[in-house]
Amino acid sequence: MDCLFCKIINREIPADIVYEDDEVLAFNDINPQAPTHVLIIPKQHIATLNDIEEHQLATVGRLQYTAARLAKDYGFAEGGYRVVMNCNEDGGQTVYHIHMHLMGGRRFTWPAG
Ligand code: IU
Repeated sequence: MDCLFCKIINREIPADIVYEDDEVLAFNDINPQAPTHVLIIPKQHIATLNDIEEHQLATVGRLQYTAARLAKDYGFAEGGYRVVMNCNEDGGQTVYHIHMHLMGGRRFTWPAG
């Protein structure tokens, strides 16, 4: 499958991996928007948020769970952080394998641009 993030999972493309378990992988974003900017992805290929099926809910929940655990490890859980999932073109999605952005280490504004 011609998916960049599947290639990272399969070690066909290098990435700066910070966490891995049976279901998810987390690595540093190549174009960080915060002092810490990690992408957390499921090992199953799911193209967009619209494509999640009910049997995949536990895996998707693990993305959020992993984000919170990493935020604690990085030391910004209490101070606060931002998680984002972009969906399709208007949502700003550029890689079509779902991913949760975990950003921390600075103060964020709202609304998002
Ligand atoms: P988006 O939500 O689909 O726009 O996020 C894609 C992210 O993937 C974006 O922040 C890119 O900087 C990041 N990324 C990456 O980490 N490694 C890559 O080889 C490519 C994109 I292409």
